[in-house]
Amino acid sequence: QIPSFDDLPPVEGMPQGCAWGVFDKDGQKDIYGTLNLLTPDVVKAAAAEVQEGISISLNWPIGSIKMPNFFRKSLSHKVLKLEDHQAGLHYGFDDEVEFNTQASSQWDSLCHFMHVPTGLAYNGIQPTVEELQDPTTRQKLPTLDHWHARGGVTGRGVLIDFKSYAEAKGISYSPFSRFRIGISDIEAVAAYQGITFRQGDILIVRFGVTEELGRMNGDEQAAAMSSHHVCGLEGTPEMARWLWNQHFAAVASDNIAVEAMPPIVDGQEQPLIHLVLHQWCLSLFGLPLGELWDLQALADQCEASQRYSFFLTSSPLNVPGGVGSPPNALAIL
Ligand code: UVW
Repeated sequence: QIPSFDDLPPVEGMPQGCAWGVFDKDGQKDIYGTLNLLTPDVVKAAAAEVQEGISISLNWPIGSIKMPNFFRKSLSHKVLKLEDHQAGLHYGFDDEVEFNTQASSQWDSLCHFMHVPTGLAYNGIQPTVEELQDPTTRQKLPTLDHWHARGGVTGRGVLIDFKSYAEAKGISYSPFSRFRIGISDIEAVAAYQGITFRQGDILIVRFGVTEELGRMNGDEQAAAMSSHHVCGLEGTPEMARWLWNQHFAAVASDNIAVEAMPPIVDGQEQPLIHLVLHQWCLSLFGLPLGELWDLQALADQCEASQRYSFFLTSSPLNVPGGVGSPPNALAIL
């Protein structure tokens, strides 16, 4: 039984609702957070979602952010020719890929973002760059390579297609604005789509941001992002409390930060270090966040199937100490 937000045991020096220690076992600090909710029973129940045998990739191509300095380095992909000079033959190719894991579809690991002002990450740790890169110390950090030891992520995905709902209801919003949706909006879309949430669900919310960015060239992307205003979930403690109380295993979206940007606290715009759901979900709950996922094909299929739940698989790159990664996510209906 997972405690509700208000019943979580108090953690000294941290706000009520801090879930550090909840998933610890045998005196060992947990590194999986809410992925612990993906139990064999939850996964077996999720497998019942495979009804039509249709598989859809949720991965935006790496390098789709074409503007330079979109916070992060974009893709560099070098193709190398394999040649046997003695035989005078070109016999194949290798390639070399370099990119920032936050610059396209990604998972944020529990090391990605710290709680402000304590500077602590999930379970009260304070990892350093050196520890993340050291083969011994990184063993104990909640990085994405460890997801492989538990077989990646498999479970029930549920799509909240806010974009289609807004079109149907005549709600207009710009993806590149401070537009934010609250708990009652998510619940209204869930009711409209016939979705009831279950413990261990992977919540996926579509706003249309990735689709919009995908239609733009680099200059247009830069112009759209110049104000750092992007729609998303309302970043409030109430939203965090609701997300915890649904007992989602993870939350993903097709926007930049799952939550709307910039963060707004007490009516005032804040710098990005104050992203509210990042602090609550990643640092205090241990709830992984997925961003910039490609959700258009999934939304089309869910509409055609009139079903908004599916089996979801994801296995991040097995990079030792990996802080973020393309999700390599598939939805299977
Ligand atoms: C932002 O860039 C705002 O979010 P993230 O670091 O999670 O990608």
